[in-house]
Amino acid sequence: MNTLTDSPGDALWHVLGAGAMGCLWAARLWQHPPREQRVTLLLRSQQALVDYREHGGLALEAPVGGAVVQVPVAAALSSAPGPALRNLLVATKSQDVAAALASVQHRLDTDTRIVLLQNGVRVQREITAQFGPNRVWCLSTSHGAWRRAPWHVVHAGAGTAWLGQLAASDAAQTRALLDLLPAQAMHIGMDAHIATRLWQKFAVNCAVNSLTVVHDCANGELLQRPEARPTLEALIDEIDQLLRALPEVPALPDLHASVHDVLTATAANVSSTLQDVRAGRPTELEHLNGYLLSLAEAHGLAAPLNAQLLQAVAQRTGLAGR
Ligand code: KPL
Repeated sequence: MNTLTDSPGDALWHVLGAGAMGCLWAARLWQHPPREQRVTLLLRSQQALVDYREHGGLALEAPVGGAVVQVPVAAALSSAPGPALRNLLVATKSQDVAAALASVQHRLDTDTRIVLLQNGVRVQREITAQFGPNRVWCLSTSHGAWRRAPWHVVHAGAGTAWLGQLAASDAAQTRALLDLLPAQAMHIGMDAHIATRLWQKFAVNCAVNSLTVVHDCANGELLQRPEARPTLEALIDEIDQLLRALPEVPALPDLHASVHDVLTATAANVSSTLQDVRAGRPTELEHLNGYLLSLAEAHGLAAPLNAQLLQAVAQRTGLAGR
């Protein structure tokens, strides 16, 4: 039997999004016992499917020069017909979530559990509102991944992940879902206050990601470079004040300390946004500083530094600003 072929109805998990994160999670889900035929990677095009099968599945490289293992996750076209999906992990970039979910619309029913893996909080709020608070979970993760070659993913930084619901708090349901996830391998815990965690990460990403593009530097250099540091601190102040003024945002831990901790812990990392810019891919900034700016405008609040940064990134990448 071709183990890379989806056997409809069998898969416990389907993964949408075949970037580094999607491949990493698909591989880790496949490794979670009991294995095989329980995870299917949903691909957008026939060409990608052929290419994937020719490669013979995923190659997963463990952190810190670790071994490479072959992981024969099944794959199928997202548009193909099939029974209702049981558990769907959405691992696309934020800006692609709506289209990705639309591509599997015909396989979603009221029992399908949707797990979102994106940065930010906008998609999580929108999809929770669209599908209902009991059907959507958020995974907030600090795991790092990048692709060494097509279908070869490196699990770059072993981090943690937190699972919770944005607008519901059914601990038993979340526990049941956690049992189906590779909790040990991916250090996943349950978080009854996932909203706070998502907003905090959103705030950190707003302070870090666009600035690394403007200065074209690794995360830690934002603390070291004299031309970057004052903007970083002023930006943190602006984000902090905005988030305190927005009624939908819960109380967050000290933002200066959070940003400094992340920059120190990930000093050598190239932010996901700078990686996107260097690879000529669209960035998630509309879901980070862009979303913050929209929320500020909706509440009549000024956000001049965030606006300037978006402009500066747009100039750098040659894309239209807002
Ligand atoms: O989440 C990140 C990202 O790059 O998107 C940070 C925290 C900035 C680490 O690189």
